[in-house]
Amino acid sequence: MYGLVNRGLEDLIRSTYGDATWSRICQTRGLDAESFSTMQAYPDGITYDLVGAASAELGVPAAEVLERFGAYWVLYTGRQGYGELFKLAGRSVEEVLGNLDALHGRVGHSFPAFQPPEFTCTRRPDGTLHLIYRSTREGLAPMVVGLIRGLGEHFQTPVAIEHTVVRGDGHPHDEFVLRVSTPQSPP
Ligand code: 1MF
Repeated sequence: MYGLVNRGLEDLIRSTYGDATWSRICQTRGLDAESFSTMQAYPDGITYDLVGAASAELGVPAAEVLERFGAYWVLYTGRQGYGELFKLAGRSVEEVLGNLDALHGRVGHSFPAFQPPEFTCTRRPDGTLHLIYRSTREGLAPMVVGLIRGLGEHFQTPVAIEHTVVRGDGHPHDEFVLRVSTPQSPP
């Protein structure tokens, strides 16, 4: 994945737990704490390694590290110059989820190493959203949960997330059902 991802993780850990924690996390895996450049592609193994090391260092499950990172990613990329992309992608959780493939298209256009996931979001008759997440990478569904939570926070609309289909065991991808609470408009 592009270095922006590793840098985002770094930013989350440094700002929450301090520089020393990040240095220890990198040290345990023999990684140089200063080395990630945002526009360079790195092997996915480095990112998985960092998440594993953070999990061990902080004593929280890797899935929770990924979920927190997902929520942080929305904030982080907004600050890193991708805020305009989010604005173009929509003004609600539903709109942005529906436009993520287009957003990724704008980012990754001419970068062969960019392997964005695919999202299909449809509204069901009962008002819930059905989200299909297809990725070339395994094990990142908890990050998607965080990403959805992060979008909810961004738009100040809490989202209840149900992971209805888990990838593996004959399922090629993950599915979620989302309940987005629409903010009450004043009378
Ligand atoms: O292949 C990649 O390097 C890659 C990196 C990050 C692909 C996708 C993403 C973003 N995605 C990460 C988790 C899923 C990974 C997977 O399943 O394979 C999060 C997608 C997402 C979901 C909900 C809400 C917002 C989301 O992301 C918005 C976004 C997506 C990508 C970027 C920024 C915001 C981005 C921008 C520049 C990047 C990398 C990612 O780095 C580049 C790329 C090309 C040239 C220069 C720098």
